[in-house]
Parts: sequence; structure tokens; C-alpha cells
Amino acid sequence: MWAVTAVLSLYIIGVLTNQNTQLWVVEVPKENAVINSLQDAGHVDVWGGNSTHTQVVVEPEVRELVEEMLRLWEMTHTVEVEDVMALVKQERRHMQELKDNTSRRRRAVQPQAMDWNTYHNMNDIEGYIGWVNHTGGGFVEVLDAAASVEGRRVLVVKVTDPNSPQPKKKIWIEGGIHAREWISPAVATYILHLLVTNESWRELLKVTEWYIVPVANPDGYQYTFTSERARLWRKNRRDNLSSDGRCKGVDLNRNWNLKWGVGASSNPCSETYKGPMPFSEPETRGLQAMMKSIGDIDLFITLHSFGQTILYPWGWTRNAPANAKQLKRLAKKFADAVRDASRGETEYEIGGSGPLYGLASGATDDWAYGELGVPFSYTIELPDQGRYGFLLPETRISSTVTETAAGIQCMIGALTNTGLCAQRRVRQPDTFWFRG
Ligand code: 0X9
Ligand code: ZN
Repeated sequence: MWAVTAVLSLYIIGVLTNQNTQLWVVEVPKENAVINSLQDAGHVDVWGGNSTHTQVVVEPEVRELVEEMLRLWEMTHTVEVEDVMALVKQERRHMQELKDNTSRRRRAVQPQAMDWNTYHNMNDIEGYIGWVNHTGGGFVEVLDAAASVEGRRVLVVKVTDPNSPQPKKKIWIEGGIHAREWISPAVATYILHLLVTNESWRELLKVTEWYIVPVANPDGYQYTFTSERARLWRKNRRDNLSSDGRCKGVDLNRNWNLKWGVGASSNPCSETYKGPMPFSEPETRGLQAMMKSIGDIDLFITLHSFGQTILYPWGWTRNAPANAKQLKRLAKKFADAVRDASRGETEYEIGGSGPLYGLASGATDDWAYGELGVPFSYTIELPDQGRYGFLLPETRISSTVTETAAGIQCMIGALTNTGLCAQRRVRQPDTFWFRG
């Protein structure tokens, strides 16, 4: 009884004294029973981690409670970010400033712009895809994979050179399945931009066929732009009709039909809620149908953040997949090219999802590999390593998209024997003005 009273009074003191939402690093592997139970109870939001530590976000109301739990289990932690919402506010301020500048220029110069110095909402991204579609000639086709829960289009942009009829390597790049991982759609749109505007990437289109999904979870992504509180939303916006109607959303990266349920939650309030059944969500259902109809995809990449890791299957078991050696070899092409392009600044770790991140499945990468038979299937956890986590500052966007593109180009070079890994200085992207 005294223990309950002690925890309760700590809890009340906590409410009175601590006002900030904080990011903590707990010195235990991500797959830890205490962390899992805290997450399932909704006390912490697990942002990331690996085999040595876990990053969790703790709200002020439960800080003392979580602290006490960690103490009880002799788990140490450090505070990585004192005030997460201050970072969110800073990001929103910066975006507003850029928006004001852009609209001043837009009135004076041209109707629309795309750049990789700020994060773009669904409206901007759809506008840009519209431009790509209009100007892409026979090279571009915009396909609808699904209508989302809230009725938004889940778009897939197919890019290839129609004048080269020989068999081509098929590459599927998925961005934005997790709403708050804003750097992911930024990278996906940048790859698309290179494919339609850059000479050496266009050359690649003779031997490759690309399917780019800029935002796999458009409802969740758009929602993260609506308020400071919404900024850290992860799932889609499904109304789960849970008892009090409070907990929305399905984790679209737990909803695929391969070992569905492993390392996922049945609780609609959890960040990793797997949904009522595999492919319960229109977004995942539509994407898998399109992937199936394309069939023999050679390389699948899903872009996430954060952690600077390139992960290959499996996520549902720690066992290595049959072609682990080849998977590792191609992943190394990516990691080496990123290191070169960033002049040694950005280091990636390579590994299996299960061993490195802890068991979790119902994810796109495992499904692409195990069900569709894609021989090279990866999750790329983009920068950073946790200093800012999902709130990667906008000043980091342009370097991140260019480095990542260099890494992907090198993978394609190896896949197609076109040897595109020779490193040269990568140019930072300019603002790109277009007529919608
Ligand atoms: O947990 C996830 O869905 C991914 N990490 S994130 O922090 N971006 O949410 C990792 C998925 C790795 N792949 C599998 N577990 N299959
Ligand atoms: Zn993610």
C-alpha cells in the first residue's frame, strides 16, 4: 500500500512541477518488457532504439510514474531533449516564415514552387505530382493505388523511358507510411524530381522502371500539419470505434499480411495497432494490390525515420533470410555512397530488422520480400540518430535528400551494372518553380 501511495504522490508532484514533454534515452534494448508495457499502457511513445538503448517520449503528467517504474527495474535513462514541444514550435515558426517569403515571391514570380528546404504538406506534394504528370510526356504515369480512409488519393508515380523496350529492373520506393516521419516524403519526392529533371537519372530510365509512392499515408501525414499536438502522429486516421471513440488510427506498417501480429499491438490506442485484420486499411490494401499487379519488383525500399540504419528482412524473426549476404552487399553500396556524399558525416548501420530493431512485423518490407518475392527489400531509417528524431530541422533536409539519393543511385548502379557509384560532389537542390 505504501508503494502505491508513494508512486501516487510522486505522480501528483510530477503533474505540479514538470511541464515539458521530454525525449529520454533508456539504457535497455528496444525490445524490453517494461518499455513494452509502458507503451501499451500509453505512458510512453517509443520513438526509436536498437539493441543497446531505447528512445521514449514521456509526457509531463506521467513523468514521475515512468521514472519510478524505471527505478524499480533498475533501468537508467538520460534526457535527450528537454522540451520536445519547443522543437515542434520552432519547426512551425520556421515553416511559417518560409511560407510567407514564398507567397511574396509567388505573387511576384510564378504560381507554385517545390523545394527541399522546408517540409511540404499534401497540397504542395499533390501540386508537384500534377506538374510532373503534365510535363513528363510518355515518361510519367500517375496511378491511384487507393482512396484513403478520409478519401485522399494514395498516388504512385511510375517513371520509365517508354522508348527503351528492353526488360527493365523494377524499383518501388515507398515514402510517408508513418505520418510524423516528414523526411521520408521529402526524400521520395526528391528521387522523383531527379528522375524527371536530372540527366544521369533520366539515362537510368532506359534500364529501370520506377514506382514512387510519395506519401503512403496521406491522411496521417496531412494531419501532422494541422497543429503542434498533431505533429507527432504516426498512424492513419481510421476511426477505430474503440469504447470511448478516443483512439484513432492503424499503424500501416503493422497491417500487411506477413506474420501479421508479431510485435504489434491489438490495442487501438497503441502507436503500433495492427488493425482488426491484415489489410483492413484501404491504403495498405490498395498498395499491395498494385505491387502484386506489377509482380516482379527487383528492389523495394520503404523510407522511414529515424536512426540511420538500412534494414533488411526479417522483422518477424531474428533468423537471417536466405540471401542475407546479397542483401548486405547491396545495403553496403548504399551506406558507402552516403558516407562519401556526406564527406563522412552520415554513417549508416546495416542489419536485419529483427536483430537490430526488435521483432515487429505486418510491415511492408517483410511482405514484399516474403509474399511478393522481391529479392532486395529494405527499410531505410533516415537521419538523424536521435538528437532531433522525427523533428529533423529543415536545414538538414537538402543534405539528407541528396546523400540518400546518392546512396540509392549507387544501389541501382550495382543492380543494373551501370556503375553509378563513382563519387562526385553532390549538388544541393535549388528551389524549383513550376506552373501547376
Ligand atoms: O517499426 C517500424 O515500423 C519501423 N521503424 S519506425 O521507427 N520508422 O517505426 C521499422 C520497420 C522494420 N521492418 C520490420 N520490422 N519488418
Ligand atoms: Zn516509420
